Amino acid sequence: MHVLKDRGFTHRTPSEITPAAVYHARREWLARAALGLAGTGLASFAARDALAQAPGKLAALPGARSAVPGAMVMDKATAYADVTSYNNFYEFGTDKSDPARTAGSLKTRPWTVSVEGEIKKPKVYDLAELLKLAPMEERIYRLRCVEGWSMVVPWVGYSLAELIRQVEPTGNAKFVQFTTLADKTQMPGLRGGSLDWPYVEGLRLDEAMNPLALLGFGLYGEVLPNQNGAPVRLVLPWKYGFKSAKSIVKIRFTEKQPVGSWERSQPSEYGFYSNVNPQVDHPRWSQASERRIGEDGLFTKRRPTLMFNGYEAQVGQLYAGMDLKKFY
Ligand SMILES: Nc1nc2c(c(=O)[nH]1)N[C@H]1C(S)=C(S)[C@@H](COP(=O)(O)O)O[C@H]1N2
Ligand SMILES: [Mo]
Repeated sequence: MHVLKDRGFTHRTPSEITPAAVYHARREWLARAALGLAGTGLASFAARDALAQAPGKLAALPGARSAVPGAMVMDKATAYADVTSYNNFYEFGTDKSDPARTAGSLKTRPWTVSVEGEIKKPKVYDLAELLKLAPMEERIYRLRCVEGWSMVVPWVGYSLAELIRQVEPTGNAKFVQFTTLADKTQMPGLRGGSLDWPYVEGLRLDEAMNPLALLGFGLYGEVLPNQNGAPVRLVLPWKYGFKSAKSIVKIRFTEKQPVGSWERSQPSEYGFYSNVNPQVDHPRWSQASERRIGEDGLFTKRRPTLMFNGYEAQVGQLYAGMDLKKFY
């Protein structure tokens, strides 16, 4: 097994936790189980390792290792159990443990995403069409929540730009607005007045076209668990987590800058851009450092938060010349 030495920790290279490896390991396990050999040991360490990463609860969704610059961070991936049990998804409750407990009621099939507004080819996409619109890639991104914690997740999906190119934005399209599902019969959190529903987020068109902006369908080589935004969500690794809208049902191209749910609820605290920036504090707390989920020990130090969450080389030019204190 190839290992990397990084600040004293040994961990696997990203190539070793590919969905394909997970998929093949599970196939092998199932085959051995059928032969009555389960528990007698797997054929290879690699297979055993892959099994430990993804529990195989959900349908496999393999993706090829991404070639997009910056798409494969070398940080140790956060454990699947943590990624899927410590969630913000207010439609399913405001406690971190609520979504894993209550999102079982989310019905992800049938599912459509209406793509509309300032585009030449408006279309209601069925989930099956979206799943085959472009090749699936695995991308290992840092996710930094505005609350001061972070994770590292192996996502599966493709660049949002693939979809945007297909619908052909008009010259009037300057922004993209994302609307997520709001259904009281499936989402117990809608009864609480925590936010205005549906959950809405927005990007400038050039931000949305950046290859790092991911339309996500899976994680750890499987389809997204409901609590992580099944069946389709955004993943914007250089922005605070709340910009990465879950369970998207509508994508609208507009001339005017959209107002997101968090911006609407508390405009002095949450801006349209919400780029990760250790130099611009939240009015009620510092953004200079973060707690990496799964690393919490009595003596674990908080990590310094990086400009644009460490993706400055890929996205910095989008904000050249802008006063980032003003456009927070
Ligand atoms: N629809 C919807 N999307 C959402 C949220 C939400 O409450 N509703 N929470 C956001 C926040 S604050 C974060 S940090 C991320 C968390 O994603 P994860 O649970 O997959 O880590 O989802 C974002 N997307
Ligand atoms: Mo967040």
